[in-house]
Amino acid sequence: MTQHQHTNALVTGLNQQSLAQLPSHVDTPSYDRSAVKAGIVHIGVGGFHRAHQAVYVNELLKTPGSEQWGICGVGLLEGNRGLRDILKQQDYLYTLTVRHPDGKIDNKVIGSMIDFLFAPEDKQAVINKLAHSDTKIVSLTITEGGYNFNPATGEFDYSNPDIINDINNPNDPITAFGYITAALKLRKEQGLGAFTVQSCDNIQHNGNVTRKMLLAFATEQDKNLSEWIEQNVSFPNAMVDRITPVSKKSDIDYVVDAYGVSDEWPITCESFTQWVIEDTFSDSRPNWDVVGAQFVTDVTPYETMKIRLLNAGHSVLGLLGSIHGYGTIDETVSDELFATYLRAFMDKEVTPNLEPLEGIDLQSYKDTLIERFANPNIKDSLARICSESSAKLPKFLIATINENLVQGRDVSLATLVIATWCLYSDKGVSEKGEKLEIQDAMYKELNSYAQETQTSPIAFLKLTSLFGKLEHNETFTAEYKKSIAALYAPNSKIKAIMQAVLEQKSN
Ligand code: CS2
Repeated sequence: MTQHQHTNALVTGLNQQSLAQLPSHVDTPSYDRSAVKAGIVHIGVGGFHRAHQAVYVNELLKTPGSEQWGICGVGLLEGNRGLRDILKQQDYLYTLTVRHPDGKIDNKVIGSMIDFLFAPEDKQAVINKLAHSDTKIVSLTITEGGYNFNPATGEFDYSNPDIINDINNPNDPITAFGYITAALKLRKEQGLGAFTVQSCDNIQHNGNVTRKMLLAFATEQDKNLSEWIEQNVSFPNAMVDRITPVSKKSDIDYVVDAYGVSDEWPITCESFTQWVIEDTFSDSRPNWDVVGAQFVTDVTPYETMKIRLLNAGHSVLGLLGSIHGYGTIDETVSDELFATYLRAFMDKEVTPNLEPLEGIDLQSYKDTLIERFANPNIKDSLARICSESSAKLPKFLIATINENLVQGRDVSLATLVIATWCLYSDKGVSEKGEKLEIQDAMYKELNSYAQETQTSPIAFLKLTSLFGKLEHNETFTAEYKKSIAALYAPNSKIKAIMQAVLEQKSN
């Protein structure tokens, strides 16, 4: 997300005082914010957190007796300085514009965040906050890449320089693992109980993964502490869902018009929201079920369904649509061929691997997904969807391919997406010749492996940290080479290739 500037210096800024002057159609925090304490410390205050967990907490705070569940945000990255400045100036308030598919708009101000700590400026303050007795939950949205595992093996990556720093310098951390471990050490020494570590990222078994990574990290630092963590800290798995595009200048302008105040970093999101959480907390927890979240004993089938259909579906549209030259998800899915391709991918390549889920009709879940993607009021950029694909695709898409291969099922629709990812990483332009905005921590490697494709068609698959053993699977490589040949043919057109794959699939 980029930082925005005040659009209109004459308009009052959003803050606690200006809340009173907002028009009556704006839903403002009706609770006494000065009485709210931070029971939750959240690391990674991106748009998604502000459209999801912080909104559930905002609704909860409207119910009496929940004032211990406010949020203190934490920014670990130097790039979070601007966010801190904006939130501070706005008394940690921000606007949330909820855009329904039919054009209806809900205007809200969210008040659940009551403080924000910018870690690079005062590391000890963050450690102390995490270790504070009020803190019952440390929640995370640090992106798929933030968990520091090798995507192909799922094992902790000890070679990351920030992790090496944190293992050797327990009092001078950089990563979330470093901070959490330092705080848990303090809590253990002071006889305070452990907090819950709650991941809100799109990772299958996000709690189990967080636990495995934190223990791998902590063991390197302090074996006793690691054992204490293992026995005391719980890591509930959860499925999280709400489409939240990157904020744009037009969102800032909209707020001035609709709210009559200015918000330098407003959030816009879709109306759909879902949060399914395993009820295994180390200490007390908010009654999020009162405000729409669902507590279950096993979140696995919900996660698989969401990650394999929604997130993978996004990537299918994102990569194919980028090569075609589309800019947003709604634009891409309103092209009938893309919608058909997406639906065929969901029905034929994903659904056969999904377990039936009580209370969920998969057909209507998929219909709703397509409606959500088509929401014309959410201009979700393909650049956002394709960003960090190296951290997303192994779990979103490659897992499906691997399972289908084991079952002897056809993988042609997903394979074209992988081959398209190669072309995307190699050339970085749409077929209309427009330069694509690519953001990926592994971009250099992706680009250099992809560039070998002309001489060796499966060169991209040699990136084994992403593709594992796929380069040795002949069924897969035969399909992959077909896709590569079609994509790299002179004047190739992605739509014609998609059409051909679809036709072959239905025969
Ligand atoms: C998207 C998600 O880029 C992506 O990975 O698929 O950010 C998606 O919008 C959210 O998971 C929706 O809940």
